[in-house]
Amino acid sequence: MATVKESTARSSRELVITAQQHILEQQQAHAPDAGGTFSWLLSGITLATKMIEAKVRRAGLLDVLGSAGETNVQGETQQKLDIYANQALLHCLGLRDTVAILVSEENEEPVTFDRARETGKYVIFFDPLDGSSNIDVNVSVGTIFSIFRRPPKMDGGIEAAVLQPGWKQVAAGYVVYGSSTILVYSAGKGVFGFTLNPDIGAYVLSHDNLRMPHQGNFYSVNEAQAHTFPAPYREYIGRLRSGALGREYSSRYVGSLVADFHRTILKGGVFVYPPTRGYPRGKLRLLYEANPLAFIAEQAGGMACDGEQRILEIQPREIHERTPLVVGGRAELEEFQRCWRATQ
Ligand code: P6P
Repeated sequence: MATVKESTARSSRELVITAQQHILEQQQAHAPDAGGTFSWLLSGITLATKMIEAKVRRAGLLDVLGSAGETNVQGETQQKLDIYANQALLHCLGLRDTVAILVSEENEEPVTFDRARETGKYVIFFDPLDGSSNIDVNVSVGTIFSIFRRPPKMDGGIEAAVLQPGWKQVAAGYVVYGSSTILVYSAGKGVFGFTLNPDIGAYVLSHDNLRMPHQGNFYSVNEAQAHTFPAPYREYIGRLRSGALGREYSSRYVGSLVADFHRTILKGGVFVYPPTRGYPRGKLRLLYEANPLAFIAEQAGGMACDGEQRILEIQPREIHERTPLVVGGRAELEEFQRCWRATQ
């Protein structure tokens, strides 16, 4: 016979599982020796995203719309919210003494912290506010993050710590600031989604053990560039359009990576950013966009490649390098691989 305390605890747990609770339970189950450092680290990310969300929600009311007049390392005009989001993540994560190195889309060089080897265990990459050019027109934007362990010896210095292939990630996630604010993350044991409940200021479990549909009905690509795509991509898009995969596809393209990826992981289908005339190596960045999304896609049963290889097997050469990205359900990715082989 359960005591009142136990039954209350059980009923409240059935009602609300917060991201912090879930991460701790995941950690106790899969990495008991982590001693809570990992969940403390993730709490820095969730705190920063709540600060960002508060600004994004009120973008039209605060003096945060529009550009800051600066350009970032990519030569892209920085939006005021880009700068705020970057500062929020640098601040919240910099306070976690388990962080050794931070790499941000907005910073040319890695930010390092002078921490003892046994304390500073993690290297974190992030795109603080992806799709920020869409803020002024009220389109969803997102934060993307990727977490690695710092190599034990660090004999290769900073470079060896930041230029690790994606399969070495220990966790990755994103937050999509859309009609609701949703955190999706994986620590290597499945994918979980949490919706921010503004009434209690907590991320609450809303998508338990997310799985990418084997095949969907949407393909997502900027068709205005289609005439500049390499042959395998032109062939592939043509086959999706012609019903060659046994069903009619619709085109959906928000132009905000996190929004397009979030739809793809929930509804299935494929997102494609190929090499184009403007971006011969693709526009998206490997370390803080493609790698984390590829990790999550694979954890949900999907696939992600750069054309010729698995995204997670790419050996990075520099921290802001770009990559083509094809990510989605197994049916769509296997068809892409057929088109790739047929046109080589
Ligand atoms: P295009 C936003 O600027 C972004 O980096 C991604 O969020 C998005 O997927 C992509 O660029 C859109 O690029 O060339 O289609 O406008």
